[in-house]
This record gives sequence, C-alpha cells and structure tokens, in this order.
Amino acid sequence: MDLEARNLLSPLAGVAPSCTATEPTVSDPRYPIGPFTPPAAPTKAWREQAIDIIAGTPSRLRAAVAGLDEDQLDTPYRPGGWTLRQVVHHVPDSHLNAYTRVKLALTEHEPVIKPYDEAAWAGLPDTDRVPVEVSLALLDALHQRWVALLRSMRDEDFARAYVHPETGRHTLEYLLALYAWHGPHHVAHITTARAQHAW
Ligand code: NI
Repeated sequence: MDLEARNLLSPLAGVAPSCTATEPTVSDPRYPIGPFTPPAAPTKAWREQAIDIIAGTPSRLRAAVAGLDEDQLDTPYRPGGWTLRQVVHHVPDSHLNAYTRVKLALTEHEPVIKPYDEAAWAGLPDTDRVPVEVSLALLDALHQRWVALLRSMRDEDFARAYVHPETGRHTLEYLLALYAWHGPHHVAHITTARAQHAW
C-alpha cells in the first residue's frame, strides 16, 4: 500500500466513500488505497502536495517493479486483473491522456475531450512486446513536462475545465486530484501483489 501518498491525501479528501454494499471498499483488491474521492475544499497547499505526488510517481513505479523477472511481471496483480506488466504500461497510457486534457483545457474553452478504452489499450500488442523499462522511461519524460506545466499554473488556471462526454464537466483541479490518486493507486497494485507473493 502506498502509505505515504495516502497519508498526504487522506486528510484532504472530501466526503468519505459510501459504505453501501455496491461500493468498493478499502479491502477491495481493485482499490488498495481506496477509491478516488475528490477533495472537498482544496487549497493551494493541497495542490502543491498533489503535484509533488505526481512528480514522484515515475520513481515510485520504477521502485515498485525493481528486481521483478519476466514471469513475475506476467502475473496478475489480483485474480482476473491486469498483469503487473499491463499495470506499468497502463500508467503512461492514462497519463498521456491526462496531460493532453490539461493542455487542451488551458488552450481552449471547455473542450470536449476524447475518452479512451483503457482495457482495450492494455490489450494491444505493444503491451507484450515492449519492456516495462520503455514505459518507465516514457513516464519519466512525460511527468517532467506535465509537472513543469502544473507548477506553472495560476490559481485561475485550475478552475479551467474540460468536458468528458460521459461524465461531464471537470476542472483541472479535479484532474489534479484524480491523478494524484491514480499513480499511487496503480503503484499499490504492484506493491500489494509483491507483498502477497513475498517477492
Ligand atoms: Ni488506471
């Protein structure tokens, strides 16, 4: 579990997740750090912490898979789930889209963004043909660009928004919160699996 990131974000999170039977819980292996909850009243200090988490995600992902062999990388993080290799390749897939959404929202008025089918992307052949190192390097480079952009943004820039055709209008502050959760969420898939296998 990604305790450091969780401790950073949990005091700042919004309403607690619902405890109804249909909602995922913190014991759900799909959500090792809990499901995403947007912050109720984000502050500038909160944003700086969230950007720091995004800045640290590439090195944390790299550390999470360090020393794993090819068979271990081809093991699902949970029964029926993605392999650790698919998780690693998914993170830059997702963050490339997020970075693009930030740039679109900063340069256009509430653009409608293009969703993507993350499961289908994770099933494309590059996932098996490219070493995880390639995606780790891609994530390193991407986050240098993304974090430089996020750190350049003024308060009013975080109020800019994009429109997701299925889930509606979201501010860049919401996107920041979502991706400060998303990286640690997937790192925890790997670290939790390693702990369970004693790898
Ligand atoms: Ni994801």
